[in-house]
Amino acid sequence: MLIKFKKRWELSENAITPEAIYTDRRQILKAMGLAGVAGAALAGFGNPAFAAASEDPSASLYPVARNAAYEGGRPLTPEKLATTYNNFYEFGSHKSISEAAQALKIRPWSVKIDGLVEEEMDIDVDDLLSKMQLEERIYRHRCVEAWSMVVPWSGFALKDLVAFAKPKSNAKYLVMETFQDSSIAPGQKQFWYPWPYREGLTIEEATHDLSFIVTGLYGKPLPKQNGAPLRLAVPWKYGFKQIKSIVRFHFTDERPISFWEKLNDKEYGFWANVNPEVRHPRWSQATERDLRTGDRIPTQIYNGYEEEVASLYKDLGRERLFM
Ligand SMILES: Nc1nc2c(c(=O)[nH]1)N[C@H]1C(S)=C(S)[C@@H](COP(=O)(O)O)O[C@H]1N2
Ligand SMILES: [Mo]
Repeated sequence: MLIKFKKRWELSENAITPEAIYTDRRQILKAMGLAGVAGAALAGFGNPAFAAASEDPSASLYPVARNAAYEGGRPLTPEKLATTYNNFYEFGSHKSISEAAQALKIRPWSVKIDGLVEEEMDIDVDDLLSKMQLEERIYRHRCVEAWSMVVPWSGFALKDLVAFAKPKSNAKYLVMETFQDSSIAPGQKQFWYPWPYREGLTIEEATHDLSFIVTGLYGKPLPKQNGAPLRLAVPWKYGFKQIKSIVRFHFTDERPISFWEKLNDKEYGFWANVNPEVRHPRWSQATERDLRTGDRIPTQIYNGYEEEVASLYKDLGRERLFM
C-alpha cells in the first residue's frame, strides 16, 4: 500500500489486512489523502518517544501494582514495537498510524453509560479512573491477521465497571463505541466503513475475570495509538474485539452487529474467539507471527485461555464461535 519504508516481512501480512479485498484501493488512497501518507512516512524513521504520557493528567497513577495471576507465557513485546505497529482504522488502514493518532484529544473525555441501566450517566474519564482499582496484567494479544504480541496492560476489571453501571436484569449485552470525529481521524471520512467502531460482549463475557478495560501500557498512561484513554482487552478473542478510545458503554437486550461484522459478515462475526482450526476464509489461523521475534508459533485455542473461558461457550454449539 502506501508505506515506503515497510520491511519485507510486513508485506504478506499487509496483503491480508481485513479490508484488503473488501475495498477498492484507489478509493482508499483518495480518501486517506495526505494525512495518511505523512503518518506512514514519519513512522518509518523511528518515532520519538511520544509526549502523551507526560501531558496526561492520569500520569501520576502509574505504574500500578502487577497482578501476578496474569502471565504472558512468553517474553514481552518491546514497548517500541507495541506502540508503533498498530491497527486503528480511524487513523488509516495500515500499521503506521502512531504519529497520526497524536491528533486525538484525550482530555476532557466524557464516557456515556446508557441503555438498560438503573440510571444513565455521563462520567468524566478521570472521575471514572478514581473509582476503579487499577492493576497491571500481562496478556497475550492475537490479531485476526495472524500476528501477536505480549504486553503489560494497566487498567481495571470490566466487571467493576458493569457493577458501577448497575445494569437492569434484562440487559444481555454490553456494546462499546469509539469516538467519532473525522476532523481528527481521517479514516472516518471513508464513508464505506460503518463508523463509529462498535464492539459488544455478552454480559457473561463482560463480567468474566479476564475482561479488562485498559488505561495504561508499560507502566504509563495508554498511548493514543493504542486506544487512549480507555480500551478493551479480552485476550481469548481476536484483536478486533478490543475496541479503542471508548466513549460509550451501552447495555441492551439486543445482540449488536459490530464494525467488522457489518462490513463483512462472511469473514467476521460476533464471537471472534481464537481457534487455530477454524480458518479465516482467506488464510489459515493455525500459526501466528510473534511481533518480537518474527517467528511463527502455533496458535492456541482461545489464545491459551481455554481453561478460564471455555465454560462461557459450552451451550452455544450452534453459534459461529470462532470467526
Ligand atoms: N476503534 C478501533 N479499535 C480497534 C481497531 C480499530 O481499527 N479501531 N483495531 C482493532 C484491531 S484489528 C487490533 S489487532 C487492535 C490493535 O491494538 P494495538 O494497536 O494496541 O496493538 O485494536 C483493535 N481495536
Ligand atoms: Mo486485529
